[in-house]
Amino acid sequence: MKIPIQLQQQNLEELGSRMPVPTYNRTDNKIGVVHVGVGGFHRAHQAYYLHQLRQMGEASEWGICGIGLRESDTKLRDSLKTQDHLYTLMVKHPNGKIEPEVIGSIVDFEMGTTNKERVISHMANADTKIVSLTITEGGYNFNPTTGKFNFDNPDIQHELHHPQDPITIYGFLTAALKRRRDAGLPSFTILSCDNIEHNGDMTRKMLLAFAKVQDADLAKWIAQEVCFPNSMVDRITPVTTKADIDTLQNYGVHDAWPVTCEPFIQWVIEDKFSNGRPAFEKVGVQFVPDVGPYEKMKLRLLNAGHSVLGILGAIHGHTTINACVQDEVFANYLRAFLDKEATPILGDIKGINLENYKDSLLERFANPNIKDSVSRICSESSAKLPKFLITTIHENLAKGGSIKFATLVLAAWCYYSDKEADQHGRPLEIIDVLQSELHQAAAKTKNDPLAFIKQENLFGNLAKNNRFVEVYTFMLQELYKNNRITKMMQSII
Ligand code: CS2
Repeated sequence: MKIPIQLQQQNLEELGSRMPVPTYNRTDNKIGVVHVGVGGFHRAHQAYYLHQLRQMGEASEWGICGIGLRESDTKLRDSLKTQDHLYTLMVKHPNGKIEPEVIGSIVDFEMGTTNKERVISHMANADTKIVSLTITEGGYNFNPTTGKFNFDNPDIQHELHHPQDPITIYGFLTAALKRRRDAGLPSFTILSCDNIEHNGDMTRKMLLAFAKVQDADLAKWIAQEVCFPNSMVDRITPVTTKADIDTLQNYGVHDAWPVTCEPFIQWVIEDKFSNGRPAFEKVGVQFVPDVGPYEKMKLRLLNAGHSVLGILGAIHGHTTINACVQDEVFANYLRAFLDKEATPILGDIKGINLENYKDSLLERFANPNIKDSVSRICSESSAKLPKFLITTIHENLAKGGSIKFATLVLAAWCYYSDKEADQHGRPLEIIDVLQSELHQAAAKTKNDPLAFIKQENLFGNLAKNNRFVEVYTFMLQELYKNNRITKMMQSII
């Protein structure tokens, strides 16, 4: 066994005999991208695309500075700092093969909690041409039912009245954009990489709502100058485990926080940038005039499919997504949901064969080497389900389509939130910013079967729709009668 080498710039040459490492100069490049929300996904996706470009000898002016806006990002900042911002990406193939590669495209990291001025000045720097975001579906501060900006958030109130002391993404963006405008610099592009339909349009709408109240002149400048391309992003990126860190030691590198992912990767972007962009097309990124159909396809099939497996799987006692799809009942249920409820609302998508896309989803979910946890999928369901699944129920209700496959997921979500346990009584944690609201609403189910669904911020007017209410209450009763979830799934298929 090789003695593991500490991942650091000065050790790259030695490491190069063990795995691919960056061959480009990382010390004198410019920061062209400031990225907010550096989780596993960003490191497996955008940072990887830029790394590939750099390996081709391109894009030296497109170094990435990562930004953390939450206290909890400090741990990653510290880990990356001791490794000169290098990290290992471990691509895990279904046949068990692991391909580790050291990624070097991130060159700096700042915390918005403690170093606000450094964050603003990075964004406002003339070299910065793109500010990209993976701040999660819940990070955009809007009401999923009304689509309106949430001005009740105390952090938002604070930064509206103290523009020099930003806290959320909106405060940082306006502070930096104001500085650019005042200095006569062109705006940067704001590139959302989160799983939200029309993610760019939505970011624009939210930022303008905020800016109009904070500084109306600035809002006008933003409306004219800033481009917000919509984009569809895709790569399954599980949570890094201790076992991954240990496995990597066997490959001869010590990395405090590597990232694992599947081989599949996709990025479809609208080609509207305020101030230039890297030649991403050279590494397989697709540029299209309208990303809408691709986004909708991905969110309503892949992400919704994940949630269907995750929530039903959790209640049953499965702990990974691959265990779910290896279970025939779950695989059949998922396919039936995709075919009968999600596909009918998608329409034709130019250049895409939806049957092949769905086949490939099932294959990707079945990758036994990925071990994507059901708990990751269920986490923050209150931000995910309205966009991935509940909207599909609304659309099917409007056109008389099937709703039963998705409705069982909502009944199971209520059960999960109420019992905080699976059907065998084993504890299930609710990892969600709305944890206590979800639990409290679900706990009223015994007296009012619709209590959970009456949360209008999540479900809109579903509790007032007779057809939905009938299907939902029947399923809920069956579930609470201790009917096994798999038995119910079989009877629905
Ligand atoms: C998942 C996504 O968070 C979730 O529930 O569906 O993280 C999914 O793995 C990615 O969007 C894949 O591109």
